[in-house]
Amino acid sequence: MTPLLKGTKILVPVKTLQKVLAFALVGISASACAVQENPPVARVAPASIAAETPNVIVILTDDQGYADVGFNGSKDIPTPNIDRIADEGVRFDRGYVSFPVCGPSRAGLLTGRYQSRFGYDLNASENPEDPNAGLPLSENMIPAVIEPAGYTSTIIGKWHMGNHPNFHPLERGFDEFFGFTNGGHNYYAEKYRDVDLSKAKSSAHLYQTRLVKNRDKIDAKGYLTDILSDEAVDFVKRKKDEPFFMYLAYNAPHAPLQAPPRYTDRFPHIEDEKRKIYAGMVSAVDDGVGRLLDTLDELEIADNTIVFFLSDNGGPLVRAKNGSINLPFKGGKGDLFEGGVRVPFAMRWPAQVPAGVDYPHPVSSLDILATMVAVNGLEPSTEQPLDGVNLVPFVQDAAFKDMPHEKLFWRYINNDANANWKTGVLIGDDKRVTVRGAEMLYDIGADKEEKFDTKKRKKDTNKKLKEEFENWESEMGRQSVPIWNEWPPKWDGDLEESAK
Ligand SMILES: [Ca+2]
Repeated sequence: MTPLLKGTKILVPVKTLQKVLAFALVGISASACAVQENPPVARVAPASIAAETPNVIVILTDDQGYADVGFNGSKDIPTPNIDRIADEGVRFDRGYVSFPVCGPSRAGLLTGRYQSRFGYDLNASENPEDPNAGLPLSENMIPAVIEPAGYTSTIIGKWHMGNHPNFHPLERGFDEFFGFTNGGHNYYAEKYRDVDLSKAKSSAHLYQTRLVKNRDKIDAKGYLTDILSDEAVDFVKRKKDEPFFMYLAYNAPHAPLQAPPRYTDRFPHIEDEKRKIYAGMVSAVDDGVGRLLDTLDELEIADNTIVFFLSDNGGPLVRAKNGSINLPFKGGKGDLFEGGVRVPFAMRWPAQVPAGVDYPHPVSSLDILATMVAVNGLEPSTEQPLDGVNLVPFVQDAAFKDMPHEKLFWRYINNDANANWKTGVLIGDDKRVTVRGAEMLYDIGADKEEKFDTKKRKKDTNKKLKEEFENWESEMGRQSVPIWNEWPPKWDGDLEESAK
């Protein structure tokens, strides 16, 4: 087994340690000589102090802009609790998601694989009667991958990986589910109606369906973000004595823009009404994160709990616009420019990762599962290889010598006969983006705003990146997931209006 971490501590999974110790006891009873000839015992035994399976919490926000967290410099929307994750761990300056829109981004995060491998290149249809509209059943998701390490897994919040019963979280390895299976929701529980998903006639109906606990519709009261935070705190309290994985997928601050005065009143300095409500929504998430982190402290499990925080894509500047800010980057949700795929991203693991790390190299949402696999000493699947890497040794290296990713790729196929095909490839600081056949090359190191196209000056680089993309794409699948806008028959363009 390869040491997982640099430095003096070597982390060994509990199960591996138990096996080695059991072997050692057999050796002792057989002959003293056998023990001396068994070097793994001597090498592994001191690590028992550090050998405890870490809990993992992934906090995912929805459509939050890069600039809209304190740890990325936000002044008008303070996020002191979310900032704790970065301050007490790692801020990733260049944290990328694998897709600039909700569904495929989550498919990548939850499988640790480029979603293009299984053709998940667009938000899937939300038709609850279509057994193909969801994350393919052939793919393993985080809970199934880490289950051998003994985790209890929950998802709290937005699922969006298929409304058909086949795709229910409890069918995908999660032990618990609390939230909603569609791609967004009204924030006021008093507005929920007892509408079956299959009877929904519009997006507004989907957004107003009752919340679900495991497989049962439940009654709820209050503001959705607070309800999800309550559930997160409750789960941690219930599972504190066993290794747990919690996927806390807030739908905030995705449209519809809704926040009660107790949150929006915190922002008298923001005049723009849309951004004021958005600020309230982000602030509600921040309160929830604070309560969750405080709970970890109170239960004395914070030290060995890995917490990730990130947004699923950049803030939307056009459709579902929510008042978010992605500056200094160009573009937003739906774009492969930095504003669409470079997101607020932080990680904390006090037991193994130093505080105050400002990590400069590109990392990916795909790395979250790869990190979990590695720190638990699990064998990665050879049939479904992961595209991420274990981030821990990289963030432990104070010199930031090695880069986690030599290359990153993006593919966005629109449903309209590929007319809106977008591609992206990043190698080092060079990033090539195509939009409907038009190609652009940027130097992200010197020009993170993507203002200056260098393709004419760097023809060889452009050619190389084009070839690299083609090589990567030859390994990907064809688009295979039913497209979102075939169902429901009517999409209400204005979510604020439709959700009323
Ligand atoms: Ca989103």
